[in-house]
Amino acid sequence: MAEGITLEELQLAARNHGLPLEALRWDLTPIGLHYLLVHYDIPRVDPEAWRLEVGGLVERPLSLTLDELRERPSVEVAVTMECAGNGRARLEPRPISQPWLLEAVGTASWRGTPVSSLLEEARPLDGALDVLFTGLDRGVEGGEEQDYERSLPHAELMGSDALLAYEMNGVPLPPQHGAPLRLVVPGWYGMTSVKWLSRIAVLEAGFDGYQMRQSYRVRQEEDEPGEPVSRIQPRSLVIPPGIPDFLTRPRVVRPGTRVLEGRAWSGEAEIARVEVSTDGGATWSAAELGPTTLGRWAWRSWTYPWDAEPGDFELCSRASDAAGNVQPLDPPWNLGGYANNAVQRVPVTVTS
Ligand SMILES: Nc1nc2c(c(=O)[nH]1)N[C@H]1C(S)=C(S)[C@@H](COP(=O)(O)O)O[C@H]1N2
Ligand SMILES: [Mo]
Repeated sequence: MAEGITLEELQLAARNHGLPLEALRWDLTPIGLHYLLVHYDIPRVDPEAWRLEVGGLVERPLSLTLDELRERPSVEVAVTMECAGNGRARLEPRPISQPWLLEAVGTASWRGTPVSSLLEEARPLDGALDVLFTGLDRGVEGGEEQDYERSLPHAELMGSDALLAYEMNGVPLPPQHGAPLRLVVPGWYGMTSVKWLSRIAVLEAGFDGYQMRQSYRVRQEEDEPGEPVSRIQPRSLVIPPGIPDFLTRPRVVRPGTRVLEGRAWSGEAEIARVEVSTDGGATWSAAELGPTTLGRWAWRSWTYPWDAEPGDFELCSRASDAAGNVQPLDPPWNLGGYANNAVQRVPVTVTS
């Protein structure tokens, strides 16, 4: 599987770390264990000099300090964020980019001010169609020099729980997660949640910059437009039970009743069902879903008591959401390696 991993992929993998799967045990991921994805460099931002500009097709352009944003109405929401490239390294042929296996996910409690109320304050003019979010980080991608920037339809934002976050798990945003301010769009793959936010611009036409037009499209061929990547597809992960082998990572478990635990989430609709297989997906049994206390936008815990008898097993879990989306057994291939939500497989040896 890892055959042919290049030094360039390793260089990305060493900068952009994933969630160690045992950290699925925490409802809210401790900050240093949350996955990290940075396209270019982490900018060092002086929070005193920093301003958020809100402009474009608005009646009242705004320029706000961090304190002014903090004085606005605030909300705190637990959000499970996942990179659209999660699962990419399991595709064949492997799309060359950050080589995630399964671990590009985390859940944090984000505090900030709702995007919709800030936009209302700026009074978008008739014809407002798209809203562009620009970060302070700059790089070259696909031969184009660019600021990291992405847009969302104005109508989508006004009806959403999207927020401009200045706190993560109760502390000011750390540099790597977008200090001093980032966008958080619950339910959408991570690329939408622009970090190191500096500017919001209301546009009368759809923005078609690199990260909208070229990147983050589901397509089979370079010359087809494809479909934009948007909401998080359902996924479930099992916390690997027992103890790992250091190098190869398969699990060693003692016989007896072992309660398997995991998390499941979907940006499309609520989680409706999680099933577990101990024979590589041949047969499935229902897991029990945990409480919904973290709210609609965060992962849900599940448990499954497993009567572990000596032998070799392959554990899998599979999530279904209320919209009828189910995780596939085999990964759907696309050029960029996006939204691969195929079921996880955990090899386990139960000792005698
Ligand atoms: N400005 C900026 N915002 C960004 C990115 C970036 O490189 N620059 N990466 C995006 C991607 S691809 C993901 S998956 C998430 C990752 O957020 P995290 O590092 O806080 O987990 O941030 C998004 N926002
Ligand atoms: Mo991402």
